[in-house]
Amino acid sequence: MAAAAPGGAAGLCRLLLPLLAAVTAAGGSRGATGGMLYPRESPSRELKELGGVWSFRADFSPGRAAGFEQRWYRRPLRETGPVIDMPVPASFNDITQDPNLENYIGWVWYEKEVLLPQRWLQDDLRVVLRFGSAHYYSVVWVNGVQVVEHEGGHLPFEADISSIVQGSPQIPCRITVALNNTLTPHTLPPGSIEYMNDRTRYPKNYFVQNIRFDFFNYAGIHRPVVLYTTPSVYIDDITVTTTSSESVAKVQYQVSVVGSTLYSLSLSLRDQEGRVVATGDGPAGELKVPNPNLWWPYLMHENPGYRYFLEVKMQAQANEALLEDIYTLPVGIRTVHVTSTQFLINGKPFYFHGVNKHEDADIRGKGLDWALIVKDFNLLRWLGANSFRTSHYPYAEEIMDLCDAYGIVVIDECPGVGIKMPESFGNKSLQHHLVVMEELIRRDKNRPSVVMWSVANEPASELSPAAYYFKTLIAHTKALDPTRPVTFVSDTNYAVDRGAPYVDVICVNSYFSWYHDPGHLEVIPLQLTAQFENWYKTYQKPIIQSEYGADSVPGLHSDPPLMFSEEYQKAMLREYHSVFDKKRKEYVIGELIWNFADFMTNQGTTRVLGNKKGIFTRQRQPKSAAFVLRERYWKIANESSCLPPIMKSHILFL
Ligand code: GCB
Repeated sequence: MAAAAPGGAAGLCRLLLPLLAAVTAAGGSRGATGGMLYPRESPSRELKELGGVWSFRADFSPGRAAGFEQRWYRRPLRETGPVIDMPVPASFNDITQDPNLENYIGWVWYEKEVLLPQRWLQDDLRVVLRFGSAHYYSVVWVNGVQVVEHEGGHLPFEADISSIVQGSPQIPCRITVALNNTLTPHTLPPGSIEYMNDRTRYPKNYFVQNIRFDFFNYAGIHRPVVLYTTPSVYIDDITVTTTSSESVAKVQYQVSVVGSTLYSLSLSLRDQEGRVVATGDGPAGELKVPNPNLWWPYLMHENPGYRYFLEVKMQAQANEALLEDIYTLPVGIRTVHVTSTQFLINGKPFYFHGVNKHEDADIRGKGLDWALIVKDFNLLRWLGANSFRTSHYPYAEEIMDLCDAYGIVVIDECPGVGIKMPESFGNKSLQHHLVVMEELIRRDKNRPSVVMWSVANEPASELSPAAYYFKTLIAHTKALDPTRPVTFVSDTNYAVDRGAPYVDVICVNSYFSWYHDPGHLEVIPLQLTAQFENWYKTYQKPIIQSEYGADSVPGLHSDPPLMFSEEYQKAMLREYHSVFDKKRKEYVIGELIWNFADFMTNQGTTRVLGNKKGIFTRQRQPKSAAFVLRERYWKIANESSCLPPIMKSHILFL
């Protein structure tokens, strides 16, 4: 990523690195402690959304350090210098006409002033400030007092700000955020700053940020920011796992409460009609559900995505008052098993016919956008897709909620993308990666739609440190969640991949006739068959084709098919599909097209306003390939599901 560096690029990194070190010392690498329940309103919890227009200032000073040196968090941002309006949630890159902001690297500052209801200022109440995600490194102050630091985009973080807002008469309360999008060999994803010191070719202090992943490094406050309340004694976390037989299901639960050791817990599980089907009490136990409605994937059942609702009620005596906290968690009852040839959901073979996506759109970049989210789910269902991988980072909780509700199956991937440099396999990187998996599992562990964790995409898994790295990372992931299989996505040759021995499912990406033998569609059957047979012979594990695809520029036609035309993309799909159809009778358990929609990348000679491998355009219009895929996915669904035909045609017109 080329960046105009207004002097002091070295300072930029000098500034970031001590901060990362400070966090490690302060406990950042100790791991994800405490719960991270999605903020939901309840009789005991109130919520205030802070989306809208925030004040914004990019620190264009030499070294990008002026904000810290002058302590911009100490006073209203507008008093420190010129501010502009910035929407939240959104990436900041594409909001203005300024190319310097589009490609900016370093610290940017956000600020919002908020009025809190008087009743939130009582001292038996907890006020929490929560960010769904902000990219990449965040420092947050409330009324000038630092409340939280967080490393990494794509995952939530929060801070209890009760003592600040309740102790200070300052109204409104001022939230200041400093965000830095610099990537280092030890961040996830990794990156590096390269200084261009040849004065005959580059201006003074010129630097670029190198990345080894193929999407634009959008930055900003990407997901909702909320303030919510709980009583001072509160339900901090809930973990559920489920098992089932024909006639009865078991929901094992664990609840943690913070703020007191003297409390009681009661739980009731309701079905979708609101009937209580099981009750329990205490911090851990098992609920038995007779004749359960299982959570089924889309197109596998006439009522997919069935969720019960677990109402957890906590009562505690504190300072002679009775405190009550209520949190309701959606629960899907389903099981997942992997054999040497199959992926079983509720004991039935599941074939992934789906997509890889990105959080990406015009103007808002990676910012959450409800219209886009709902449109995408309508397109997925139109397509007959039953699954997607969250390539290449965890998606918004709001998206995951809809996966749970619609029965869209998810391979949940962490931001371990572009791990190519040898130094990114060292202990420092590994420790951070372990923490990121802790944060991801803490967030998504209760989601029925999530059936597998992916710890990385296309790492340099042939390097010798990759063996220890993936052994440790996958063992840690399994220890955190023994109920789900774990994978990472490989493009390394089967014979030299050092991470593959540790995964449960082999996920392979290949681009025959595109990056290899470009233009030669005729090599696909041979090469793809060999790919599957080699992997299976080596590991006897089921295989997902986790990426395959070709760029097409919408409206570009050629017959016979030539690269970049819509016809070529279609022809390439068909060649792949004929091999999938043979191998899915054996051990191939899924196919995920690259990509659902066109998306923005860094500029380069192989990218035309971004990556064009979408079957939909970036604006969500179908290319010809979308119709090929739609026909195929509905055909597979019809062959394998037990839905009555009338139900299928009803779904077709959703
Ligand atoms: C890949 C990567 C993906 C790229 C894609 C491509 O292997 O996993 O992030 O966008 O190829 O189009 O090159």
